[in-house]
Amino acid sequence: MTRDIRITDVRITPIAFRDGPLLNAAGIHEPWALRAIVELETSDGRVGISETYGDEPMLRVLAQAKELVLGLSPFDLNRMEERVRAAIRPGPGAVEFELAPGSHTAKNAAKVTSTFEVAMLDLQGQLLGAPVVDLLGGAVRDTVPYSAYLFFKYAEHIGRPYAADAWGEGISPAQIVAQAQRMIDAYGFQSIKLKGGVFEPAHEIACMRALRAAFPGLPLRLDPNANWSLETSIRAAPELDELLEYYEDPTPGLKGMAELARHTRLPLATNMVITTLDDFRKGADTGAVKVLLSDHHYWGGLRVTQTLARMCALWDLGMSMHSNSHLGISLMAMTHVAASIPNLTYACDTHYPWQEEEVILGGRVAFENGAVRLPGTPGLGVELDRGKLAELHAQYLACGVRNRDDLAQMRKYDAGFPGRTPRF
Ligand code: GKR
Ligand code: MG
Repeated sequence: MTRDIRITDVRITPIAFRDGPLLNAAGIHEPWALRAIVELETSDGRVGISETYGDEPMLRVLAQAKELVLGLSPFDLNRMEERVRAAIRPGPGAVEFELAPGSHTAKNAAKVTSTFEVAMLDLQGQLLGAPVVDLLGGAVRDTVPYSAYLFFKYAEHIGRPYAADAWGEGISPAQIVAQAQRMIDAYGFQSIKLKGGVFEPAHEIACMRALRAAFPGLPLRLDPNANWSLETSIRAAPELDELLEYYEDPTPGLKGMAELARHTRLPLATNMVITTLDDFRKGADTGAVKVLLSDHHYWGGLRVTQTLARMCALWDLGMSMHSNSHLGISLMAMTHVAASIPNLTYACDTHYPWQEEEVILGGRVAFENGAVRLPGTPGLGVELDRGKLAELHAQYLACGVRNRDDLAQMRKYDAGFPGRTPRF
């Protein structure tokens, strides 16, 4: 009987993979990005998989949470969540990285719930012969569109830990247009996001203008990650009015975003000022945000993301999806949940083009016209490549990075780099 099948083992493997010298409001990406691969094994020998954050505080809570899922049926999602909420607390050893809401240890219980939920849904799908999207109520679209996620970047990492990537430098408007062209040629993306908050706003606006001229039909987004003051964001708004689909987190805080909203016609989007259900309760009526970027990794899973979508519909907010550096297991979880949400109408963010390595069998996930097609196979539709897992784990052991620190990395290039925000 399917109901008798139990989770008998939990394996957590931290991995590191190459990541580009990508610039952002905090500094620059380190040469290695961290993730954790979680496997839940059942009494009948199946393995459900999940991908999540790989920083030290997260590895600690995952290790602590292991026993909470042992003995449960893969169908016991509510009991799992109840146990996690009772046992997993914020901290210690917080690595609060403002740009990446997934690093907040206040979200520990949501992050662990999400990690287990994805692997348990993968198991449920295998047991029932159904793709995860079917367990979420079925697909409203067969393919999920993603956006071309552009970054200002250097040609290579300081100290050259490995050969430079093929993207080259991305600083001038012409280089940013070339980066977009390359990404669109390779993946077929039909909307574009530029990670801003790096250079003077005038330069970033010039890049947006160059993108508009080069890709007249494609929706554009700019995300300064709260590195522009309220005054700067208000001043820039009329220049961006005709250019952007949405203006993502230009300025810090709910109050700042609400004030900015009174000065612009542009819809404001966020993955910084509303990142929990409690924030939603406090923030949804302030008019600060018109588009919410979901992320199942820190909101608490695929089913909570569906709840969030209902709330967005009720509050008349648009919905998009946020991303950090990730591999194919996360991409497939994002794809299954996005395919199940009617009002997730904006192309989702993904860092995937910046990653060259993979941990799934068959290598990198394919894109068609900028979208990922839902697999018809059971569960998430992807399996672990154990050879690659071992390789990426060995990279983790050797690389020395244990927590993401874009500011410390930037200070290796420029010792006087200011840490304060907003910088402009
Ligand atoms: O990886 O540099 C990055 C991004 O800036 C990331 O940290 C953000 O969380 O992509 C994210 C965003 O949309 O704010
Ligand atoms: Mg953002």
